[in-house]
Amino acid sequence: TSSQFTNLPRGPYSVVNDQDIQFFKKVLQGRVTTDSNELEFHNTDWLKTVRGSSKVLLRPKTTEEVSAVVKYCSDRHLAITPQGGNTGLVGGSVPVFDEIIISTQLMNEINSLDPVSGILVCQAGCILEMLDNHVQEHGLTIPLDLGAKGSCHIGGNVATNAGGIRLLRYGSLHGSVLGLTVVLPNGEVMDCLTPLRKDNTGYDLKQLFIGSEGTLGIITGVSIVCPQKPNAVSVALLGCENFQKVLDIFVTCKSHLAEIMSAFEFMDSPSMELVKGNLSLVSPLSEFPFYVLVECSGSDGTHDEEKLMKMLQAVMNRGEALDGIVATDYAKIENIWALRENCALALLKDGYNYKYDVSLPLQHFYTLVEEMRERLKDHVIRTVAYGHVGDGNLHLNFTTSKYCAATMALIEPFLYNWVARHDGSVSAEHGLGLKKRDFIYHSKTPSAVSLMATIKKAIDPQGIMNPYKVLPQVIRGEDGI
Ligand code: FAD
Ligand code: S2G
Ligand code: ZN
Repeated sequence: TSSQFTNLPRGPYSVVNDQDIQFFKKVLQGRVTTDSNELEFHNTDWLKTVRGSSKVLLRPKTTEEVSAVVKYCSDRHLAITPQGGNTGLVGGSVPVFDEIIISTQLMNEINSLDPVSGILVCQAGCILEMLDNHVQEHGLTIPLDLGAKGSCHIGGNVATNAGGIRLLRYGSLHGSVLGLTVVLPNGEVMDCLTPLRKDNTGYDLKQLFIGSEGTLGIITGVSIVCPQKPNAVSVALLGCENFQKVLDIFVTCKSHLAEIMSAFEFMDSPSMELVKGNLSLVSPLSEFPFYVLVECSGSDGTHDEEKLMKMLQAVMNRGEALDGIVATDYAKIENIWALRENCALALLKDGYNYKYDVSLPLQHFYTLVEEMRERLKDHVIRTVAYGHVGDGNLHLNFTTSKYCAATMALIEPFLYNWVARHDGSVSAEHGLGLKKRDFIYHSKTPSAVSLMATIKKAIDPQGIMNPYKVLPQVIRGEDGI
């Protein structure tokens, strides 16, 4: 466990015993794991910065099995960590102590896909990339794409309200998810899996669970509306001299590309150096201080390419871009996306990754990077910035060869105070999990957090569902704090 969390007291939960294991085996047969080596992956987060000590992993196949084991845990006052693909980046997907891990790994059935409405109903453990491949066979696409698509589960995506590289085009899961089945902390099943576009009958309960990070229940079923798969995709990679030009290019792209723009990402030169240096990736452009990746997805390749070429001319003529290339064939497009999507992987090669995922008004977006780069220059291997400009979402990362408390003390809370002072959010899309939950007040008022705690208490009165995550240990206003 990284030292910044070891001072947490373990909550008043029971400890798993042999009878518990016998019960789980009766319900799940051979899908109960107690071997410490097999548990290692499930006890350690993707960044290898947080480690739990769970003694048992459960892998149910159905909502009924999840309901049975959760009811048992509730009666026995045993804490639970729901886990999908374990690609989360805020320490939310692994136990802090010995919580029981309930994984959706074996809940990977597709229930139905309506080719006319595009409405997909599937189990929560379906891997995002597998789902996208499936719906693409029917001329559709999943309205979400992120670098972890090969491992993350749709249930985990919903639980974290994942954003990703195409939120600009398809919006958030709060809009595209139509219904959920959720096993509540007492084992009851909340069946709101209505695969209807519209259903205004009472409170929209599913919205509570989208982004709840496993703290309100275990999502076992998802229905989501899939848009038409674009017939033609093209990508432009542009080089420019400063961040203001990135914003100028964004405005030009919005006016020239309008409805066919499906992604607008930026990378600074240290990010490009990172992926070239650590992963030997090749960029089709020479070196520039900033890079913009803009993707178009439409129904008519000729029409779209014409718009893209006109945009390229405009940004060059206006001096917004210094150079640029357009890729229309799959291999070249994949090569360009790989530069952006492998930043996370490349960072791991340095050793320890201090990862920040913040929303900022665009006029402050890169000022934070420059200030942090100056502040940490003698303490880190590198400072890199990239992200979803169109969403106002900055990914700011620092690395050292191994965890260093002195470096962490230079970053937090300075960075979060800066973000709050500039009207940003301390977590744009990755959630709060364990690592960021104590900074929730930087982005939410005490009354908002107190209402969240009231909802958590109502749904999970024993606090057994993903304890220690999202909400701070003590809610301001209680005990006079
Ligand atoms: P896990 O990591 O297993 O769990 C994440 C959280 O959800 C935990 O709190 C867990 O308890 C809870 N949870 C998981 N499954 C369920 C369930 N069925 N019911 C209830 N709670 C559940 N995130 C973005 O938003 N945008 C990105 O662009 C992005 N890019 C990434 C790129 C890389 C290379 C990596 C490694 C991660 C990236 N992520 C991104 C973060 C991560 O992939 C997302 O948060 C993803 O949605 C997590 O899905 P998962 O199935 O791995 O969930
Ligand atoms: C991204 C995940 C990786 C990172 O690449 O868009 O959401 O490094 C991120 O933060
Ligand atoms: Zn992201």
